[in-house]
Amino acid sequence: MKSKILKLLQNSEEAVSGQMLCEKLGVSRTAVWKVINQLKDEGYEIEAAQNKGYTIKKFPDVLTAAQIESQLMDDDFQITKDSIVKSVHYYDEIDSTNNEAKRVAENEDTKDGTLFITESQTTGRGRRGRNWASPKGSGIWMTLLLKPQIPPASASMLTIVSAIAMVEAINKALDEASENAQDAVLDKSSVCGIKWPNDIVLNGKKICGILTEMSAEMDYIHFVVIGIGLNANTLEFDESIRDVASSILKETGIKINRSRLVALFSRCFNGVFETFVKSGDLAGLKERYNNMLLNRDREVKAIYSDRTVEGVARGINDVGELIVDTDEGEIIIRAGEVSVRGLYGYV
Ligand code: BTX
Repeated sequence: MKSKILKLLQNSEEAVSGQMLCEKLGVSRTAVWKVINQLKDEGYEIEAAQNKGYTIKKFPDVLTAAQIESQLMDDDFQITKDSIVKSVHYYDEIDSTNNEAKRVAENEDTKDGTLFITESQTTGRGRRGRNWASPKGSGIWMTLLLKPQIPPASASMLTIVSAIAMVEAINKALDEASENAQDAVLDKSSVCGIKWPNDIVLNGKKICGILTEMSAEMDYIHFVVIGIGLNANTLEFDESIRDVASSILKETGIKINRSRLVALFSRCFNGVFETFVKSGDLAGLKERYNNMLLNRDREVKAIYSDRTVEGVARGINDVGELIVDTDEGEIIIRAGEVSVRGLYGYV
């Protein structure tokens, strides 16, 4: 009921009467009053004017299930069809949302499109056992659980699908924020793009990472978990990552409304995912991805365990491998095998 009340209050420019809330939701005045008090406790500034009703004066920057779901609902309080996220599990703190998504999916009948999201992770994970810093209150640490009808071999492409959707969502959020801002705060030279395969980079610094894992048999996927860590409003980074890591706020001066960005991501992902599922590969998406690829047409070095190859990155092929032109001709680089760097820096 909390998400429905939020939906009604945030969509209305005028005060919403308690009577109207009771009628629309078929609940008692006491039930409405209880939820309003819970929302106040969570940091919503709600004005209650006699004979008029409730108005939200200020929204806190929270990632609760009600706050996110209320932004994905239609007027009948159903999550809209154009949203990949169908329900949200929120935690104040958790070890890792990928771990939690896997635990829940293994023990319960979990729906396709469940989102696990938290304010902080105690042991956030990057790829190949690396650490992912996930401090409280400033980032988006979330995992989308999907049960896609695709062959297990295609699941790794979902990381690229997610990266495209996230860049589109970030750009939309920045556009909305600069439209709403009194002063034009957004420096349009800020470039958000992708460093192959799936680091999201803003002004040359990593702001987002994606970790996709799956539970599958040879020919059947039980579920896929797509973990996304986005430094939205983080200002302080540990010395060990300070040179490579940054946040949207740090790079643009824009404080991101995190739940809004999650809702935008959910819609962007849905569109990109549909295109992916139609062809079963990235044929319909590679142009979009390559336009976001920051190392496109730039000199890169591919670092294998036993050698380094230099060349010019041209973009991805239909399955997400990177095409690099070298003196010895075109080579194809698969994610996971190598690390790709710019000749003169991280990108
Ligand atoms: P990755 O292996 O590409 O990146 C990990 C590397 O990035 C680290 O070794 C470190 O150098 C650097 N790093 C660590 N924390 C940060 C940070 N906050 N911002 C920028 N750079 C950082 C990328 O792995 C995949 C990350 C997925 C994180 C999500 S969060 C929700 C979900 N739960 C979970 O445990 N992981 C995923």
